[in-house]
This record gives sequence, structure tokens and C-alpha cells, in this order.
Amino acid sequence: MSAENLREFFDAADKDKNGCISTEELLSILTKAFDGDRQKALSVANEILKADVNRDKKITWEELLKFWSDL
Ligand SMILES: [Ca+2]
Ligand SMILES: [Ca+2]
Repeated sequence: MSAENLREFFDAADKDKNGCISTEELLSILTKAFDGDRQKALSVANEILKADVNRDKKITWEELLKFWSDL
């Protein structure tokens, strides 16, 4: 995945456009991506939430980009 794809994912996930992805926003986009499979969405969300380094349950673009470039 390129940084551009990542940005698209971020913008799509950040529905209220407040500059960060909340746990709910993350679950909502993942559940949709996995055709309503909430179990799968939850397990992927748990992986992505590792990007939340300051543990405020929100992922900023900086956090996501850092997480992605460290993979
Ligand atoms: Ca948001
Ligand atoms: Ca955070």
C-alpha cells in the first residue's frame, strides 16, 4: 500500500473530518470492508490500534503514517 492509498483510507475512515480516526470510525469502515463481519473487523481494528501510540483511542494521520512506515 502506498502513502497515497493510506491517505485515502484515512480520509474515508475519518467520517466527521475532525482529523483523527476514532475506534468507532475504524470499526465502522472495517465492518463495511469485511461485508459486515464484525469479528474480522475487530481483529484488524486491534492491529491498527497499535498505531495509537499516545493511547487516546484516536488515530491521527501522523500516528497512522508513522505506524505504516515502521511496518
Ligand atoms: Ca473522526
Ligand atoms: Ca492517538
